[in-house]
Amino acid sequence: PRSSSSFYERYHSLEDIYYWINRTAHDFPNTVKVILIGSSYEKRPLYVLKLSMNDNPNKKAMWLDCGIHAREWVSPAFCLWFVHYSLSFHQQNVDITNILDNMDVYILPVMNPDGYKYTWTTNRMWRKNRSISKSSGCFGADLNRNFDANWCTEGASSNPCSEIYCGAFPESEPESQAVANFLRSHKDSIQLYLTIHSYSQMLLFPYSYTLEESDNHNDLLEMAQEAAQKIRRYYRNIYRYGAGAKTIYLAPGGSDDWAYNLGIKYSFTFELQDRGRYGFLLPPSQISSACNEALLATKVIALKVLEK
Ligand code: ING
Ligand code: ZN
Repeated sequence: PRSSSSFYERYHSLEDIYYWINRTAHDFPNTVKVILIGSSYEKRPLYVLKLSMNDNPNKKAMWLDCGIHAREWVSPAFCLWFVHYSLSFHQQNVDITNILDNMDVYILPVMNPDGYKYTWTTNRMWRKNRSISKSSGCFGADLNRNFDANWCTEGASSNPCSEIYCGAFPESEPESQAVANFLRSHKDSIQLYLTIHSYSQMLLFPYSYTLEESDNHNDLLEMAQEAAQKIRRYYRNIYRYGAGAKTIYLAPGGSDDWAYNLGIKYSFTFELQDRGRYGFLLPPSQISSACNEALLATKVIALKVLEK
């Protein structure tokens, strides 16, 4: 398919993304591996790409997931953008070179494939996964309320018909369980956890489940502030930043809080463009600026982690 915009400046169907994952691994056999970490409720595979530019022993690692919420289409677009940028500009751009030479990167482009598929076929505004609750007849749990971090307290709902349904128990959903299992088994190497949402332009960090400050709050605040400042200077766009609960709302069971409590002390949720004009329906013409801003923030934060 040819158009004036590149592949990475368009949104892609789930089938296209699966094809892209396969082709990317095939085209970069020395640096990209595909890892199957589990499958979704409807039995779709959950593939993680591992970028590893060398086999230095004891290398650090970072995790990046996208598409936890189905309707936030710019999020999977960012994971693809990040992989493409990494493979294109390693040895060209000093920052990404420094990051990739010293860190492996695990990327899950679509954490919620069933929901993503559903937004392409049936309901563009779907948020949750697609598991059925037999008692209510309603579909879907909010995967970002399903992690074991003050699970299902204020800011989540135990009603299966709610948009913020926490699920039947922590990690009840195969998608959140697959991610949690992978992170548990790699927690000694992974030092940075990043999860991508939209919209509202915010750089958030723990905690979202409580108003209390995390142990390294000032560290996280400084990193988010520097990232937001760079975005403002380079792209003239405003991102708010801060601990989740204080910056937006109380939200228990989120993946970043869970990863933080697992021991991944640098844990962030990015909310990409825009601030509400288009909301979840961000036009394809804005993918590049949204992704470049998120890429800059990712670089700033990853470089800071390498200094620690
Ligand atoms: N926002 C997030 C949500 O799940 C969030 C905010 C961040 C909650 C971190 C919990 C932890 O509500 C969107 N847009 O989904
Ligand atoms: Zn979201």
